[in-house]
Amino acid sequence: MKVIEVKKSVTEDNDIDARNLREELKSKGVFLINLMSSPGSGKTTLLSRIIEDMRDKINIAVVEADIDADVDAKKIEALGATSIQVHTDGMCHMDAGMTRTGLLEAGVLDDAADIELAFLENVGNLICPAEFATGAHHNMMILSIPEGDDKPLKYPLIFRESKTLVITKVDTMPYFTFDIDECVRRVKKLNPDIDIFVVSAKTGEGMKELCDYLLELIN
Ligand SMILES: Nc1nc2c(ncn2[C@@H]2O[C@H](COP(=O)(O)OP(=O)(O)O)[C@@H](O)[C@H]2O)c(=O)[nH]1
Ligand SMILES: [Mg+2]
Repeated sequence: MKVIEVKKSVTEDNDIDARNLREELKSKGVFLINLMSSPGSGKTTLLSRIIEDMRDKINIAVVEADIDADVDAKKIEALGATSIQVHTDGMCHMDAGMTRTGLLEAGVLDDAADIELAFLENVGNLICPAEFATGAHHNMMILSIPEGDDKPLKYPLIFRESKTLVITKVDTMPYFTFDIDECVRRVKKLNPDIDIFVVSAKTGEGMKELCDYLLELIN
């Protein structure tokens, strides 16, 4: 498994880079999802579960972005999926140039790659990742039950920028105060069109609905 260091892109217009990357990926038949959330909310665990549940249907690759360490990419690689660890040189988000470098180094952009669905696990943070286009076709975010149902009030931008919200760790509901209906109301007020799923990556609850949705997205 490769670990690469990427620096902030030197190009002036990240939005143009993002548009070019989206088009390049489309021409190669790769659908890229940018997965955002706070650290520890369950990104790597959710991706692992998605890979396990979908691997007999589609080929998945993951670009794991972090400030340091390579534990996440190792977990994904252990499941047999294409993965690469990208270190962000201290930056708390990925931009389109950094994402392209990760995909390129992972081999996702090779003509022979045959990857249909790629995920960028963005740096764990509810603020900066929402401010930068990555070149993904779809922004997905996670909010976990232990984080609390007030996060849409505190970090509205990421909820506005996401097309899908996955509320995860629903198995921990007995131990936390989290009003799912109230949370959904808060999120829909910011973003009426967002698709919301309630899952547990631990027990598998809600995963079939989420995986069916992902298959529909890429087709
Ligand atoms: N109970 C429970 N724990 C979970 C679930 N998903 C993730 N976790 C735990 O949450 C912690 C952080 O998960 P991780 O996937 O590394 O989060 P990341 O930092 O967002 O990638 C780990 O201890 C996971 O086992 C879940 O659905 N239910
Ligand atoms: Mg992770």
